[in-house]
Amino acid sequence: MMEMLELFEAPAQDPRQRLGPAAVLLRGFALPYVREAMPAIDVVAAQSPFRYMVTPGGFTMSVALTNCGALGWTTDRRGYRYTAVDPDTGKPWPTMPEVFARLATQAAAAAGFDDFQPDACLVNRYAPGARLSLHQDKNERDYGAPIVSVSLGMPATFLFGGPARTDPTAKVPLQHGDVVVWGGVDRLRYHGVLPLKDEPHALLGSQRINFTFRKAG
Ligand code: MD6
Ligand code: FE
Repeated sequence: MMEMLELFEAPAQDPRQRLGPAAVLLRGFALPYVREAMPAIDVVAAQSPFRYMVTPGGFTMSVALTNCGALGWTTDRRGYRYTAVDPDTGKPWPTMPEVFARLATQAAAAAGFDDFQPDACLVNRYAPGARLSLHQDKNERDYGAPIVSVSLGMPATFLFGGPARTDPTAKVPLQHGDVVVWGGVDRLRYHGVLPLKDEPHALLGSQRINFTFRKAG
């Protein structure tokens, strides 16, 4: 019977992949949360819809985004920043769903960061072709807290560089359910996402959703 089961199992793979001294990929960590988290995305997007923001340089992002939690990340011609109010609705960003907060805290703990309590959750939506160019996350007040990044839907290739834009980048494949946690000495590493291929996902179709949790305030 054991042998039978093994025939149908995925090849044994370490669910944890170290990306740096204080950065780790937790493969499949979010899978037990997906059923609860998916409807919560719709609740958030019903209050603060996904939109295409403009960068300070004047480019419209190919990734659509929204936020939940006390603070939301925004960009416009004036710069990148966190706001308590959604500039499109004039209302506070939607409350962070409890399942999101639980996932973020537990993923951080699994990566060695205890008591992570995010006040900001950026929700990114990628369609085929969407990409995120190399950047650092440096709009947060305190670099002491880690960042927890959850991938759902279509696979993506995450680019993980060093502290300088010109440092070489590792290509990290991210699948539905994967979580990346980074902080400490890795907190300011450049990173990005390669243009998405159209490889429809059983649950989400031709899109990728990424949650990025932070302690921003
Ligand atoms: C994304 N993620 O995976 C974009 N930032 O769609 C990020 O920009 C990111 O994954 C900081 C930490 C982890 C991330
Ligand atoms: Fe980022």
